[in-house]
Amino acid sequence: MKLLAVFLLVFSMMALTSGDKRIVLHKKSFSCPCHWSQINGRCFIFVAKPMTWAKAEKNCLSMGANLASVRNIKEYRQIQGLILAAGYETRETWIGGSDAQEDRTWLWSDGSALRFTNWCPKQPDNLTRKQECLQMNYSAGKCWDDTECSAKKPSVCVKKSCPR
Ligand SMILES: [Ca+2]
Ligand SMILES: [Ca+2]
Repeated sequence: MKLLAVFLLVFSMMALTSGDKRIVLHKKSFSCPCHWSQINGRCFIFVAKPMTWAKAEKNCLSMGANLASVRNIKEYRQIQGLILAAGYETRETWIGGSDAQEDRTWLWSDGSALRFTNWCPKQPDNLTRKQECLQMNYSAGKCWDDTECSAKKPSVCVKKSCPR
């Protein structure tokens, strides 16, 4: 009887393992919720309503998201494309960068490492010594600037795409 029990245990473990493999195979296709756009394997949405940086982050959180982090220039151009497609041209827009915890130490609110940057010339300048939030589409270059977090601007949220 003992042997049978061991055999059954091993057999059920094998069944579990093969079940897991099937799940892994299906993970190759991803999807975003309605009205979210898939860019580089993540889901983005443009929020037109002007809000402070913190209110914009809170709004993203309410949708299971964070203010957008940006990984490379191609992703940045695609995020600019989202704003353009929404009819907001190259409007200044909040994304998830902030140095509120420590001046000149920039972090993304989604917890990912801030490696790629696209600062405008002479930015971030921490003008008036209280510029702690990252706006995109700044100046003629439509690049990044640090500005006062209390300013009300549209925003872009990001969240992970889900297995279909
Ligand atoms: Ca600063
Ligand atoms: Ca600035």
